[in-house]
Amino acid sequence: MSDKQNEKEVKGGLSRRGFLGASAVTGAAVAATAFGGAVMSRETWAAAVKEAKNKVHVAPGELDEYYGFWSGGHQGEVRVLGIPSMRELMRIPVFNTDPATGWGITNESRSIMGEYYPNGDCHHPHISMTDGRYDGKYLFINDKANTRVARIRLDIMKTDKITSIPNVQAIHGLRLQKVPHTKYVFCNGEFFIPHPNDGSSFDLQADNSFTCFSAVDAETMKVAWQVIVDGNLDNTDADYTGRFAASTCYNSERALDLGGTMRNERDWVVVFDVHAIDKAIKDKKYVMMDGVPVVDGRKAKNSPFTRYIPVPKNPHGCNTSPDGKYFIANGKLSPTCTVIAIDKLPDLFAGKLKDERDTVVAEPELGLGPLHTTFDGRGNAYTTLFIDSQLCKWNIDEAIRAYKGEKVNYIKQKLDVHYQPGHNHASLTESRDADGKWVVVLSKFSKDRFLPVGPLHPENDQLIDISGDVMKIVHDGPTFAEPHDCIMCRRDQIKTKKIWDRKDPFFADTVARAKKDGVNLETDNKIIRDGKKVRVYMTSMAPSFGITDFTVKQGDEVTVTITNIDQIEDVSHGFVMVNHGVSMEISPQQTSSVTFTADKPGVFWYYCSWFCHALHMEMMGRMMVEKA
Ligand code: CUK
Ligand code: CUA
Ligand code: CA
Repeated sequence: MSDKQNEKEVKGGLSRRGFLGASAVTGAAVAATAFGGAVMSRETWAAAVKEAKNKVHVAPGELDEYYGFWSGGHQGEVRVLGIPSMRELMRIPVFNTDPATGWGITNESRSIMGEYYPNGDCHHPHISMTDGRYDGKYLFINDKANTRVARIRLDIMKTDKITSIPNVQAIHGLRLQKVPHTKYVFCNGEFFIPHPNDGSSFDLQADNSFTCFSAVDAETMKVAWQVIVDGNLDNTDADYTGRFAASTCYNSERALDLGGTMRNERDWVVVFDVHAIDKAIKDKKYVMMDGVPVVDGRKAKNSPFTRYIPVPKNPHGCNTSPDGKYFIANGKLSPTCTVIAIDKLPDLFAGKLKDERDTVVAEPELGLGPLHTTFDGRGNAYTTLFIDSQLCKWNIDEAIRAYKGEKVNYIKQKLDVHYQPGHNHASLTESRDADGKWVVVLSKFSKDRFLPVGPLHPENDQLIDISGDVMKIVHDGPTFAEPHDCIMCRRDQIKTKKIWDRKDPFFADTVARAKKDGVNLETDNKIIRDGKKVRVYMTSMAPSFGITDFTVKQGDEVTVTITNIDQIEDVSHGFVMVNHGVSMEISPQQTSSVTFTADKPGVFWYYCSWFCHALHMEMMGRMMVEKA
């Protein structure tokens, strides 16, 4: 955005291209009031924008301050960005197939993926924590499309576990236990289904139709327990005591149609008492469903595990403030956010409060379509307004005072964003270390911000400097399908390996198989025939493969296992078998393997697909397939 445009926006001008003019007027009016009429001078504003731009500029060769992990939406992957440059550093395939690395093609990846689906739908990436601080060990992400949860090891930036969640459909909200450490990954099952869902009943209003809140053990990646809930589950977050998690529900109506989901003026935030659930599991007070211990947390059952706090209307985001004091539910169809005091929850569960609403300490009116809230660690919250296409900065303490009846304007600024923002995310915001430097706003529509690329437009991720009193947009970043959410941490919080460790569990199964075949992967180039199965073991070192030709029979099942014995950082090799749909990465000290059928007689070349050496083109070999 030009400085001029930025300047106009903070003054509340109608500078945005495209539609939403009317709501911009409303937003602008509020913004002007929020500044108390004290609009910055043109010079002050220009200087502030210049300063922000200098800060965002990461010169060639310089490193970013933060890692950002972006959900790749229905592309099914995770992307790694540098912040503030917004440069894309890497893509981590998760639920998708990736020809560059062989994810979904190699034996190592297929054994992690389990039951194979060609797609996934990632929304919520979250970094594991110890005592409320990112520990840089794992990143977890949901797959709404096929009801799965994945774990990425951040030392190698590869997916190492994928778990299918039983008894529910479509994992949407996902957050981690923050304290004492990430023992559980909390997962919201969005859609209610009959139990059993075997075609014997399609009655979704019956008592045996429900969805569940799931806790996945972060180390084993097994489902530790599930809680049956009323309504449905949208987003979730956990507290800083380790006892509570909270989820929004937009369908308290149990409706099956759009109109029905909007009938109630209030839906709810359902609060889970993790300690009470853990105790019931320990005391064996549960039923087993599809191998998982399940407790009943439905409202009508007067459950000790849950409380249902009414909040307006079809709430979406659920966010814990980094001081650990509040759960904030974002109203979506209500122009409000609901602030729930976490220190009142023990009394709520103990039956000491008259009403669930007694936990609500503020309900600020922010604008149209509040979806998600993020925090600067200085007491301010930043809420995306989907319909208004704005980011609203507001002060939590002041909103609480206003709720008590004091006349105080808690709205600090409304900034136009482009356009229709979903999630936003401030640096380190989900941890005690929230540092209030950057906010990323993930806008769903880019409209006219970029060169046109046909009917399908990119999304637009905007970087906003929040270090001062005034928010400033400093960068537009077009992205592809569709980052719902992202997370940022300091670069010192992530420690990556530069080359593979030969003992890495990622390829331990393959190492064990080689051992059974009497093959030393680091030195041997060997072909083992086992009936119609042929196992080809070879090393790779720039610029050659250890085996440059081998012969098999038509119909043989061929497994090629390659160990890259290069020790030099960044010298990755690839292996592509022409006309066989075979492609994989073998990075320094890594072992990768792929199995395919040699179903066509003839000569087939294989080659290295990662440019590794001046003689990279010459790094090749041939498979001869004899007619059956
Ligand atoms: S999200 Cu999943 S529908 Cu607002 Cu967390 Cu986009
Ligand atoms: Cu090895 Cu290119
Ligand atoms: Ca509703």
